Amino acid sequence: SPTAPDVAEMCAELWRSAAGVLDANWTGRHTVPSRTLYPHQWSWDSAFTAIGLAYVNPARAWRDLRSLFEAQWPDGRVPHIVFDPQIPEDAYFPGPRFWNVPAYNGRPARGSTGLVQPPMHALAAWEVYRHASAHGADAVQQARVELGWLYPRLVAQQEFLGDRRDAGGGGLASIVHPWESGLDNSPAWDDALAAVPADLRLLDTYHRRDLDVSDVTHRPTDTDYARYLGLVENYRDGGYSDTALAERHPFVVECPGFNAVLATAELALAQIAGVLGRPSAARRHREHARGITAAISDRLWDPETDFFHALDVRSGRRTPARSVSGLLPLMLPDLDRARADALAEAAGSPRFGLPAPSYDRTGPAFDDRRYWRGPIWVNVNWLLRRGLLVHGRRDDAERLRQALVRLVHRNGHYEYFHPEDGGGLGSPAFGWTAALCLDLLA
Ligand code: 2M8
Repeated sequence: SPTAPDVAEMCAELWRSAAGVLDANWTGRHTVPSRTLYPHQWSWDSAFTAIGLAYVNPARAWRDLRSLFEAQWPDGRVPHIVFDPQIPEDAYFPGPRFWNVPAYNGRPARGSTGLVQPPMHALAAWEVYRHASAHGADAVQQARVELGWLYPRLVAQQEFLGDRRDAGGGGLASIVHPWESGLDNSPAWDDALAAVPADLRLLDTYHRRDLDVSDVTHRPTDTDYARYLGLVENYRDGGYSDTALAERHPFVVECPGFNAVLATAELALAQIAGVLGRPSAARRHREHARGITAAISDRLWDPETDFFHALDVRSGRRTPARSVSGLLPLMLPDLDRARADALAEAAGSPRFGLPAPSYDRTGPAFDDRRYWRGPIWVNVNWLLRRGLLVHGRRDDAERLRQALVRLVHRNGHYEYFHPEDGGGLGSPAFGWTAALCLDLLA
């Protein structure tokens, strides 16, 4: 077993390489997820990146969050990609022309997509604020200013999700596209997607840029992509409106991970409101978090499997698939003891095991290299570790922390990792892997 100096050297090396990845992915206004595959700004990537930048460059963390929220829509939605005008149209598909979003708030047309991603940003802002004092008085001063600027925007983001996106009427936000979950091709969407037409001809007109730079067996399939594009077209052609979604749109799903992040964001907003001297707003945020937690428990828990499953709002059915997103409600402090125990047990069981793969290792759709259908991702494991800590499972949380640090040190800052041998998959020098390593090492 490694000696203490070995461990210290390993941590120092990993710290340096992680900070180096974040430097290399910085464009001057925002951080890209990776230089090879994702040349624009992604929403939840920026939040995870900020959590790492809190240790090495808080000014840049704030700049990253500001760049994203400067692209917020008037209805409160924070787009899942903010397009960099310097990058050519064909550098990422689907690019700005395909999304064709209108100009708003003085922003140019086609500046972003019209979808969202899990709202990690309130938690990120809180984490950057919390670490400011380590960087001196100016950093503390800046953190207060930035928190004040972000707070109303974060509230608008939550209101969009909690009101306009409550398509099921049960107090949870629905996603209208697998991309909104962040877990793009997870088997959790297979049942709901089966009802979405897959027009493969759509792919004749376009070029899948991702396949130029990644292994085809590691990415979503063409059938997945045909459905993804069809869903964007439908949402786009309805003007990105969220009225009567369940009747008008073929994919409307309540995801346990997305909603667990939504509730966690309310708790972070409660902290932020406290710092900003708004105690009644803080109370309201805590009530919202409790309400979302209760709705997740009522609507997404299956007492037969002792697990949280995504709900297809249109069919009223919960998917049998066990995705890592079903473990994430462990982050919620108001989750009852029995469910929290069941999730912690599932996380350590042969179905998952720590670090957790993105989908049940024993499930019929498990695929050890295809993106969100099996590989290990650092960001969801970071969330899971947070959940273990929230529910007092300190030993499991520490084991998971060490396993993640070893995984990345041995294999590099990859986008995702093979669930058996840990080999790096997807893009190297990946932003959130590096950023969250800094937090795991701190
Ligand atoms: C992946 O999603 C994009 C589409 O948004 C893609 O497949 O091209 C997902 O892993 C998502 O969670 C992530 O935010 C994004 C950028 O890292 O890549």
